[in-house]
Amino acid sequence: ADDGYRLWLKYDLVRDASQRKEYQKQAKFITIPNSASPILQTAGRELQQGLLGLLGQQVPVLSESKGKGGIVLAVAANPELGEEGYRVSTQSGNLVVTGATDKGALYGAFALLRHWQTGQPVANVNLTSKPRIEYRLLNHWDNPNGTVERGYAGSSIWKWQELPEVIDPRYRDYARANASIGINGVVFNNVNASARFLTAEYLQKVAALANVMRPYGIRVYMSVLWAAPKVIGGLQTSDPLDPQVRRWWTAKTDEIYKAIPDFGGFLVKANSEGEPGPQDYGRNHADGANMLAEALGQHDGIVMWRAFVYKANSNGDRFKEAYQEFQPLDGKFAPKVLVQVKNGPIDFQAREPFHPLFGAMPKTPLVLEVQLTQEYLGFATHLVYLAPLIKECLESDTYAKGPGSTVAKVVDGTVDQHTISGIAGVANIGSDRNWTGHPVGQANWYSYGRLAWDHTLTSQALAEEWTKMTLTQEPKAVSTITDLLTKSRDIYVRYTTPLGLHHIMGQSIHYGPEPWLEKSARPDWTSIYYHKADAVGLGFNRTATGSNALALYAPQVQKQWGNPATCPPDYLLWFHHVPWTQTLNTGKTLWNELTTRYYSGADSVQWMQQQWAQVQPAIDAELHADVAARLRIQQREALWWRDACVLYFQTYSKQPLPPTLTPPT
Ligand code: GCW
Repeated sequence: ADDGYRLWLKYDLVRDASQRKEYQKQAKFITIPNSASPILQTAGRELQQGLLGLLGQQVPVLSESKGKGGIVLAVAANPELGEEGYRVSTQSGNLVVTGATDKGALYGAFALLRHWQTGQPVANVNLTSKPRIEYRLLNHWDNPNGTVERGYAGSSIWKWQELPEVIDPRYRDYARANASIGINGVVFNNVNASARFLTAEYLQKVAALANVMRPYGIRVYMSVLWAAPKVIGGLQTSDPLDPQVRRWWTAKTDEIYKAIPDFGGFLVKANSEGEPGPQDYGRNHADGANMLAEALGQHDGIVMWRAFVYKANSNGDRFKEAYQEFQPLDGKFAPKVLVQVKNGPIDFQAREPFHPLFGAMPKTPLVLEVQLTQEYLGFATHLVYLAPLIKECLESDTYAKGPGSTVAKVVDGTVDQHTISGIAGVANIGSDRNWTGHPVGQANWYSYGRLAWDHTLTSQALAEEWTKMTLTQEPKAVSTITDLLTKSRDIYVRYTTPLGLHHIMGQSIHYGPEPWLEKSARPDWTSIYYHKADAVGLGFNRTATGSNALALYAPQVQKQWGNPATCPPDYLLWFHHVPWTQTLNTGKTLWNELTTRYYSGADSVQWMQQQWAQVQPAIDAELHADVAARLRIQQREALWWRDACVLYFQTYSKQPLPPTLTPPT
């Protein structure tokens, strides 16, 4: 039985014997030069291990090619490939995997394995690729006590109390999985950071993990608590302009680099949700970020400063807060600073318009932060494939420099010619045997890494790739599962928050419906009260007659979204308070469209169950049963969402369900 531990690196024997033979003919040996760096050695080992599975034979690793029919790993300067790109091609009878650096060769080795794993032909192979984004990170929200904030796959995989002595073999498996999809940086600890990670004791632990990551081309970064100089440094203040504070951070940074010479840098959540920050001293985010950049000095490290901020007592529209605090600071950040922005303006909802900061800070490289752990998307219980969500954001047009200035091009630096670029995924990884709790959560980790490397890949192609590597190669099953995955996020949106509804989930837990939470205990929410249902209609008026958050976008975006007739229905209630009886551009009244979406969304979960049932013969029995069981919960909870929301909103709309829908029994 498949317990899911091997993720997409399963390397099951190639079933088709003639195909296997073809591969074998081209895999008589693997060559890596004598002087191979640790990363290049990793590439050789990974190839050998993968081929052992795929071909059922041990391929020898040599230091020189023995004629034809082998795989040659090589490093050769090639400006076209950049730092991390690769080329895989046939040259004089050998398959040559070339990187401009050893990292490139490692990624090339994984690309070749993927090629064969998904059953592609040997002949005329020509794979050339380089990443579009430089810093491709996973952010863990893991705490020193082993809990994971918003984690639904068990506890943290980092065993801080055992480190640095005990090196759990799982750390290496984690590194392999990340390297195989191109992730080159990780932050082990929560952005709600404990100062403890900066102590000498913990630096040794982090350094031990960094040693495991290094041969896989992965650098380690750290979330830092702004108040660390006070909390662990014995200082009276953490004011970024205080000379003592500055000296403390410089010394601490030097100490980190002594323990971890290739340390990647800092991630900071400051003055957000109660975390300390430079504003505690009347300074701004740039003062704080630049101080850390200065502490990094000559070291090769960066600062990723998060823009996820809102005030507990603000009575404005939270949608606008990050923009209001950060946009005026554009041009004020030091060169090593990137500002990390969530995909949407509120908080990882099932569907959000793109964050208005994208395109609005041309002088600052912006890191796109997406969430792989399904905080608002059904935890590890609901099957929701996230690549479509990530792509929707990446492909949104900011119009910052005219049409085609997509979020993807802002983030990869092409719109404003930035030399550094970054993307971060909040990890969905935990100590569960299968890493992600829901087996399909693996597809979210996988597709995130692949999109971070190349955001032009389609969610459909990635779903197919992952399915073939992880679940089955049976063609009918592959297409059924690919279709199921690709539609799953839209289905989730329909039965939870259709038409641009947002933030109506259970308070604190963020699970299940709670649209009646209008008289919240939280002062920052009562003023916001996101769905704004009343006798007239539904939705948050963010046009000029409302909060005017729409004004934060480029005129072309404002024009489209500002008019309910041209606003895509999927974003409608994000920006408009729409009368219940108004006919939408879908042809239905708001009430009928809303209820139809809730009902068809819930019905679609049954469709998902049927699709999954069909692929049973092609899937490992244990894994199949696991997903089927989770789908049963999802089906029950889709009805819960549907009925809770429809019945609640009905108390305002005072309208019956359209006759085509069956009322809840
Ligand atoms: O989505 C919210 C979560 C918090 C999280 C915060 C953030 C790490 O509910 O748990 O804290 O976002 O992104 O900082």
